[in-house]
This record gives sequence, structure tokens and C-alpha cells, in this order.
Amino acid sequence: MQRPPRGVSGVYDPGMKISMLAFLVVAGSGVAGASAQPAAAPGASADRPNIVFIMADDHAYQAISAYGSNRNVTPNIDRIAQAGMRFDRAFVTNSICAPSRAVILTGLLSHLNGVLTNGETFDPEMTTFPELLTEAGYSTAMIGKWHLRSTPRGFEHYEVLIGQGPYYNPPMIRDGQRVEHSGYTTDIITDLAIEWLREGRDEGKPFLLMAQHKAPHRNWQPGPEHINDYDGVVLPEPASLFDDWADNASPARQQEMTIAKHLTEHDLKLTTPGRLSEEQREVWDAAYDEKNQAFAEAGLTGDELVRWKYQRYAKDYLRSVQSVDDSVGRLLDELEALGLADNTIVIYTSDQGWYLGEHGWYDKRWMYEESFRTPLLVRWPGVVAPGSVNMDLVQNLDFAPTLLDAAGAKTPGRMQGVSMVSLLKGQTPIDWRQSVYYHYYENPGSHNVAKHEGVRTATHKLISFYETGEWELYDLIADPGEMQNLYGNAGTEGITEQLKGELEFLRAKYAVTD
Ligand SMILES: [Ca+2]
Repeated sequence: MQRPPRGVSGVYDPGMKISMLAFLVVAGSGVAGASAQPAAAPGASADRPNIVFIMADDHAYQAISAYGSNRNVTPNIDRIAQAGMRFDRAFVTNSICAPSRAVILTGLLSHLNGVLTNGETFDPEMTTFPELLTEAGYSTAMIGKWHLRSTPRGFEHYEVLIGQGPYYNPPMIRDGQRVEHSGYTTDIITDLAIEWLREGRDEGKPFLLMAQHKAPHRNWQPGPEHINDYDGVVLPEPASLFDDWADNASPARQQEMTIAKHLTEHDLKLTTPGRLSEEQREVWDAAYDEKNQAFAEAGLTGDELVRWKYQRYAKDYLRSVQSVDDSVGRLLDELEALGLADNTIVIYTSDQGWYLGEHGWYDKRWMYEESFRTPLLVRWPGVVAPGSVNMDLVQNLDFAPTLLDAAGAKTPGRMQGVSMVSLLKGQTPIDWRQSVYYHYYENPGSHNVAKHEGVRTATHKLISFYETGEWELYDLIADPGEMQNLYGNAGTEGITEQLKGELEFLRAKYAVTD
């Protein structure tokens, strides 16, 4: 179903796009030489693929049916997996929103791109892959959640949420001008992306469209079309919903992200969100007044209350995901309708993973699998074998070099990621990495997660909570849920030394300093 753009005030100005590009050319953009791709003549680009990069915020792979979700069905996201490649060992380098976005744009780890936590402003002078694609002759747009405090640069066109942005009626910044929208934010981002595909892009060029959702970020406000999904359903609980962390080092026990204790009334929808129009509020209250009355009458306590909170939280999260899935379907349909699907790479990913009740948690940040991993699905007709699955170790660090490579543009030598194009072709290079590096920095910070770094191989994970000298070691084959910290146990000396050596190797390779 295609919907017209809704509630847009302000008129789209194609001149803005052209003048922005002209500025980049005239100014030399400060990174001339970083891209060796000579400026292609407009229209001389039929062989270069278009790129649609769709990123959700905090979308757990556990909430995608292509990844085997036992809790929801995402038929449209699954279309990308069915026609393309599913990466089962895709990881982030720092599992939190703004830092992940900076890594994706720059191909540099946090300590080199400057965004260590959500508190830093992204340096607008940093070289980014969209900027390099613009220079290489791509028509480029960034629509949706930016969340880097800076003004987007290097795109022909942008329209972004302000900060986190609300779930309903978001003001946005369109090429420097504030515009007001009414409606559900996931739908609005989709409308704007489709509008740009139809009318905004330069049709003489290949294009990069980054469509980045706010959903399903906290506090998981469903859209009107899915607000009553899962009513009457009892979602399966993760096996570790009541994890007490008895076997783990103290950092995990000191966090503040439990479903049991740390969700607020606002998170649990016991209060009505602000910002809703009268009409939206009617829909909202009609849905939640009924749900909340049943809860009040039940008078739950103890584990039963935790179970109720899990159901409420997970259902709202999945309702929010469902609108993202609708959005993916609309974008895929639009590519078909415009005759672009056959020469367009479509990527679906998230800025990191998420706990959907595993270990009793919501949120992210940890190097444990649910937040360290991120969904990554790539469709590239004629290049990627439909329905393929990749088990190589890849990271969001690799996205920039991959997309530059796919576009035939040169990757700056400073970028630390590696192009995944050969993986997409089904060919793993013999020297592909055997381990990945992780580093989380935001402490003190929300949810009280200690700083940590670590290394993961195909079979094991070693984590260093270096401020307190605590370590954790997991055997991911025997214990994929990471319920048993093996560090210091007899018989693990060899693997521990091996992983410590690997961690030092990666620190040196990536120029990580103390
Ligand atoms: Ca996020």
C-alpha cells in the first residue's frame, strides 16, 4: 500500500539539493584525494548499483523471523533475507546508538571517530562514506534518525529527527530548515524516503538512500495500526528471564536495566504519552485503558508481576517493530514499482542488538551476544545468492568500506573496516578475520554498565572489565546463552592466554591506547 506524504509543511526545494552538491564541488569538500574515484559524468553510471540502507534503532535479531524469532513475524524484512544474504555473526564495535552510527559512517572505531558515548558531538569534518559516494557521483539522501548532534554533511539532501525524536508528530530538520509533521514517525520516515525516490533524487545518477528509523527504541510506542497486535497472546519467555547473575562477575549484577526493577510507568504505558493529537490520544486510550484495567484488577506481585512487565514491554516493542516491517515492505515495493529493484542493494540492519528479556533485561551496551550482535541482511540481485547465510565475523566497522567498494569508489586507507563484497559474492577470503574487537565506554552513564573491552572468536569470548580488573570467559558453543563465566576455571588457561594475546593483537592493530 502506498500512502501520500502526510502533514508536510514546507515545499521540497530541488535547488537546495543542487546547491549543496555545488558547494561540495566548489569547496573541494576538504577531503579531495580521499576518494580516488574520478567524478563520474552524470548518467554514466548504469553499472553502479543503487544502495538503500535501512537501519532501525535497537532492533534485536531475536525479533526478526528470518533470524528464527519465536515471538514475532516480519514478512517484509524476511523478503530481504529470502532474496539475499543473512549474516549470523554480524557485530557492532560499541553497542550504543550514537557511537554505532559514527562507526558506520566513518569506518573508524570509536576512539578514532571521536564518538565514544552518546554524549559526544560527531565532528562534521570527519570523512564519511556517504560524502565519498556523493563525490563519486551518487545522488545521496539521509532520512530519519541521525542522532549525532551534528548537522548531517556530505548528503545532497537530508531530513532528520531532532535528537532521539518522538514516536508521534515529529519536527524534523530538512536541509537546515525545521519542518513539522503529523502522524506516526515510522510512517513519516517511510513517506519521506519514498518521496525522495520518486521526486527528489537525481535520476541521472546512482543513489544512496539512508532510511533510518527511530523505532523500536525505548519507550516502544506502537503506531495506531499495530497498537492492538498481540492482545490475548502470551509471548514465550526467554530462558534467562529470571537470571540472577550468580555465576558472573559483579558488573552484570550492578547494572540498572532489569525488567523487574527498572522499567518506568511511562515505559509500561501506565501513563499516556505526551505529544499525541486529540485523535491519536483517543486511539491510544481506547487501546491502553482496557489493557491497564485488566492489569489493575489482577493485582500481581513477585515473579508474576515481572512476567506481566515482560509481556507488556515485549509486546509494545514488537508492535513498534511491526511498523518498521511495514516500512521495509513499502520501500521494497516502491523499488519494484520504479523499476529500480534489479540494480539496487538493499541492506537491513540496526545500530546494535537488544535484550528482549534475555538475562532479565531490556537495553543494550554489553558485549554479551544479544546486544553485541546486530541483524544484517543484504539483498543484491545478481551478486548475492538468494537465501544465503554467512557465518564469517563481520562488524558495522565494515559497512563503509563495503558500500564504497560496491559503488566502485576507493576506500580511504585510514578506514579500519574491511569490504564484505567478496563475502556477498559467496567467497570468503582465506585471510578473513578470525576475531572481532569490542569496546564500551559510557560509564558513568545510563544503566550503570561498566566500561569493558573484549575479543570474540567463532567459539569463545573474553571480556575485560578493566577498571576493576575483572574478566569473563565464555564458551559460545557449549553455552550460547553465556550463563557460565569460565574465567579462572581449571582447564581454561590455554584458551584464556590465547584470547588475551588476540586482544592485545587487536588493540595494536586498531591503535587502541589506554
Ligand atoms: Ca540504538
